[in-house]
Amino acid sequence: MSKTLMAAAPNTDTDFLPLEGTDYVEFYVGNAKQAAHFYKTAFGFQSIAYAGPETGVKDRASYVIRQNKLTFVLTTPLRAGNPMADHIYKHGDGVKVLALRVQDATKAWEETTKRGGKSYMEPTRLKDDNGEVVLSGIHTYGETVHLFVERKNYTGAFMPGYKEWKTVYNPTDTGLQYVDHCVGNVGWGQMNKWVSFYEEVLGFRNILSFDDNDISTEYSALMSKVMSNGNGFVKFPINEPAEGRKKSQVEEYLEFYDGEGCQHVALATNNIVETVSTLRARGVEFLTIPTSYYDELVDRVGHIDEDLEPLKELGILVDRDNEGYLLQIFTRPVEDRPTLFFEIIQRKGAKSFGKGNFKALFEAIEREQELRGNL
Ligand code: TYF
Ligand code: FE
Repeated sequence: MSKTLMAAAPNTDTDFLPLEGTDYVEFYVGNAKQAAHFYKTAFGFQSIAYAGPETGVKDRASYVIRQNKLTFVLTTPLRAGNPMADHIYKHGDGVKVLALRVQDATKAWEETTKRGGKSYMEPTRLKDDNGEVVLSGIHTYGETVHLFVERKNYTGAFMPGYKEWKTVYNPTDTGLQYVDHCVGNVGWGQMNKWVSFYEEVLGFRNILSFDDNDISTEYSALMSKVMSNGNGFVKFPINEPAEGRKKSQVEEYLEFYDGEGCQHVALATNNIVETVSTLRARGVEFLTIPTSYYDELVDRVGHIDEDLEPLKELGILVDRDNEGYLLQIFTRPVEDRPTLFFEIIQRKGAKSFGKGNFKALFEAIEREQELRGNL
């Protein structure tokens, strides 16, 4: 059942949850002011909006930053003893909200909750002088949630409750464009439950599966199933740990995140060599792959447009499928806990996820697990 990439079959007549893409990703962090500075400085985001005591929001501060179609919200609680503070105490910094853009947030909530989705937020109308936004939401794996965002003709900076964030500090962007996919790590034996959840509650389809034979290295092992919505704009791979010789990287995540959660967010670029050069120069740390990887590269993937030398220098990985090829690279975890990291990806026709790189990638992850004493 592995290695099969099925064409997505968008059918707007039967798609009960039409999605226009990822609206934003919200992180709960220990210090949102500093996190926003990090993502601006290192990743090249721009300041967009702010909510906090100055805007009448008393329990939190939220910084909205954007780069092309990519929007992050960094939120921190201002006091202890609330779900936000508990979330950070338990999980460390991490993804709380994967927000999806819809035409009708009320219908999205009705359709998903009637199919068994557990409500996180009933349809809620937010209004200010710039128009109206409707939000609703359901729970997914761990303490992660999906919000449905209906923007109507909203013309404000982000949404009601936020003011425009004006600043003289605007580092240049790094060419990041949009969210390609977001991966969830789930517990032992939980994969099929979450596959069914995305199928039944959100109308997604399983477009690709990897079992532990595809991707077990000498030590680590995992299983992965890619869930996609009808038009393919939203893709959520789900990982489950598998039994290997030593501790699975997914197990390490589950231990340090203290539960299920988002493992990586893949960010698309149109020029991965430029993007990764800039990110490296600004201090973003990436996993390193042995240079021998590049000795076999041309035999494995055939002709590619890019020069090999910069790819090798930067540690960028390449894989091919029936439809084209892709280039990808993975950051080291962006927290002290070995939890969330980012993938930078450039697709040149390929719709797959880099199975040909799994061995090199997982060996690189295992080297770091070993250094942490978690293998
Ligand atoms: O999203 C994917 O499937 C790829 C490969 O722990 C991957 O980015 C899969 C599992 C994992 C790290 C990367
Ligand atoms: Fe990925």
